[in-house]
Amino acid sequence: MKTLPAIAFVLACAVSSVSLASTRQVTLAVPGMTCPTCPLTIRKALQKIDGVGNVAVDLARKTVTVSYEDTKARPDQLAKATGEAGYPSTIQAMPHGG
Ligand SMILES: [Cu+2]
Repeated sequence: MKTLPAIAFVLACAVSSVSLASTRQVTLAVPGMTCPTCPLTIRKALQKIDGVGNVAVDLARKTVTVSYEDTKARPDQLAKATGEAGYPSTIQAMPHGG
């Protein structure tokens, strides 16, 4: 009965390699975003971060939805980056957990 642990090992590896490199999305609430030029600054700050992909700004809702590689960037790092650009933000939603 040596095959069963081997199969379990292979499965565990397959699952972990999938979760190691996935694109996640986080929505940041940015209350200080008040005019149409704010998103430009925020987007620039976020896209400087390694692993950040699409940045979608919703000026009406004062939110920024960021796609990022979870192996390279972290939500708190994204929130910190907008803060350093002059727009403190909080993590509002993480649809895929975290
Ligand atoms: Cu502005």
